[in-house]
Amino acid sequence: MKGTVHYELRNNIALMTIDNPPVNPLSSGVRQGLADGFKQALNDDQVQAIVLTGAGRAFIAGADISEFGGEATGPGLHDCLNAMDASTKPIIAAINGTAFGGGLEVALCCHYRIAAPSAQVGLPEVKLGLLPGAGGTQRLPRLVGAEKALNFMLTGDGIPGPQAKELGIVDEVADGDIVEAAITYANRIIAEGGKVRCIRNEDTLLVPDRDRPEIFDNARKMAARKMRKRFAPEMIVQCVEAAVNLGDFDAGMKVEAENFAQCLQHPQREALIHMFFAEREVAKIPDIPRDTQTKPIETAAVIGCGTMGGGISMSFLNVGIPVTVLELDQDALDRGIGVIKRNYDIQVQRGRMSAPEVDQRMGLLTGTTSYDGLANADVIIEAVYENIDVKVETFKKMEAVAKPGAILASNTSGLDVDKMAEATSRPEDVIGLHFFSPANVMRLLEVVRGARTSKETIATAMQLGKRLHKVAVLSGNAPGFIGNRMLAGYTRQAGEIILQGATPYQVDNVILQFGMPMGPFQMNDLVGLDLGWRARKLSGMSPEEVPITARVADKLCDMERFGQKTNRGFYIYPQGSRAGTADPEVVELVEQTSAELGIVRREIEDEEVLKRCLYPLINEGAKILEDGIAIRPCDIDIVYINGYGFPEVTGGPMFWADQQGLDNILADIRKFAEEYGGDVWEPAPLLERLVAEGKNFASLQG
Ligand code: 3H9
Repeated sequence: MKGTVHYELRNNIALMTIDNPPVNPLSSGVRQGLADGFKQALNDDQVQAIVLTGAGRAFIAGADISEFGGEATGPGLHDCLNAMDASTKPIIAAINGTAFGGGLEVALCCHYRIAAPSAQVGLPEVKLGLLPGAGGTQRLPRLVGAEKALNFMLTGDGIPGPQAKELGIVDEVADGDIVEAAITYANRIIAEGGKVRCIRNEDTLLVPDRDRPEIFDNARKMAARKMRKRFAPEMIVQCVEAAVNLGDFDAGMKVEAENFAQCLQHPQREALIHMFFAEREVAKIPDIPRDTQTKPIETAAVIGCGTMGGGISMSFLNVGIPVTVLELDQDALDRGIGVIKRNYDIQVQRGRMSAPEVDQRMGLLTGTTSYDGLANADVIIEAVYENIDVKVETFKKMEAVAKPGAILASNTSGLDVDKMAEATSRPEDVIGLHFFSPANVMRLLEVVRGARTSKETIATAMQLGKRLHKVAVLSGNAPGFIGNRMLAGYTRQAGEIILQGATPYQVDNVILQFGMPMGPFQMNDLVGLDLGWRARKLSGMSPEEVPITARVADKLCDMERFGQKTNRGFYIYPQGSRAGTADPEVVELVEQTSAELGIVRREIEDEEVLKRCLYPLINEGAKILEDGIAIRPCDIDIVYINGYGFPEVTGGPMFWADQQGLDNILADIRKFAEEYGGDVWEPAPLLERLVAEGKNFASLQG
């Protein structure tokens, strides 16, 4: 059995300490310990009150997520909660650290709650495709009202002790030794008569909510907007409706149990829990032990203050790391710093940041037009034009001024990191740090390991990612790394499908329905169609040499339709709007292009569109795994979800592929190879091997 609960007597108080490192989830041993401890305390006449706390940094991190989907052993959590409900002796939660999910629900079942100021409380179940299933949906509305409870459970975000007090979740916030504070509190309760206070019996806040159905309408609207296609939010809303309208605690608990079971069986739950563990798994690099020495990062420098450089600088400023930003002339520098300031000001206007906070962040930013200004930085990241010769030159200049041991990083999205390393005399310090645009918002950081990058540099970069609140995934050094290499086939297929009969709007719609935030053509419009068009023109490519999948985009550019920036691209964007409308002229242009290429158009089913867009991701993903560019399938899942908008509820392309059945996918890939040919449909040997052996990608996780 995993975990335990220590029991000790402190005079007339029983102190129970949950011990299941590192974060005390409610594993079988903990549930057993709770059941035994409450029994002992309730049967011991000397005990007048019980204090419950956690060992180490957490109170209780919730149910043990690794137990979901498996056979449960030991007492159920509800048995423990029932014992607590039946207690005639006051139970006080001493919330020393994180109290999440089932952990907070245990605290809500206590009669009183005291929290350390740094303790975080939250009901994050929704993020795992679940709902608070240990009475949280019934107790919290009774404690703080339905509206606040819904908001708390639907966002799933944790809040610190003082905010929890303000919301009414905890009774007191205590500095210093939280257990001592709880014991003092318990003695006061005992002195006042030892009254127990069960939230289950309260309904003062619920009664008025019965006349406010708009609470639930608003919650549903918020969930539809912010958690598109999620199953759990509606289940949560129904539970709170039951709490408010049924009026009877046990009847509400029945609804909670039914809805929890539905969530538990839902594929989204499995996918989201896969994501939870995957996020932690990607930090583990097999040949780099956890205790590998890292370099201190106190200061950073960024070369280039365009969109990427500015966003990267903001990522550092946001976590309090001073940044020096370099531009080649004063005008460009002023412009770049001006954009950073404007972006922060927008945050103030939206109420997400205060003006003093902006001043504090801007105070950490220094501009320079000379490489000498970078000499003190612990890490220098170049974000210059994406061209290998330009990058190599930049690395030469960087190394000439960088202090010994400084990390020299490239924000390249797919160029050869080793070529840049070779331009320096310290390849062990060179690494790729591929941020995604907007860099201050997007969570993904692809860390690219060169042939001679030192373990110390890699460990530092991975740790830096975490410090910047990003999820860092290690990639090998090969063109396009993990993400952009996979994307190539997806984009090309979209371009081919429209020439064969679909419209760009059908393709985008299929991808939107799948759950991505935008389709490939909406993405093209956002990025700007002119980027590829200009590059092709600069390279002197003749119109006949332009790949057929880029022909429509190039024709649009010839008409000065560059995408959102010109209010026209594949879509028409009414002035100032980011929502495009379909344009029959574009459909005509596509049809005309098909005719010019001699392609007979036909109706293409949505199902084929989806498979032809997504299967190249999976096929290429398998090749990337085989080449050792990605360590594990889950690394690819994390890259695609956090960098490319793949829907989180699918668990990422590789997890999703397992759920579709690799044999089905391979059969379709072979069919497409026959029909359409091309490298993209050449089955990955790894995929063929897994299918032949009856295995899936998960079997490679180790
Ligand atoms: C629930 O409670 C359902 C109930 O309503 C109903 C029940 C009937 N279980 O994140 P870290 C592991 S649903 C198992 O790196 P941090 C984690 O995998 C649950 N394992 O640390 C990692 O392992 P490893 C609702 C867990 O300090 C290690 O602990 N609760 C659990 O950055 C350290 O984790 C949640 O959703 C768990 N519950 O952050 C809370 N939690 O070292 C989920 C962690 O082998 N947890 N582990 O990779 C968290 O949000 C963060 O882990 C926490 C600590 C904030 C607690």
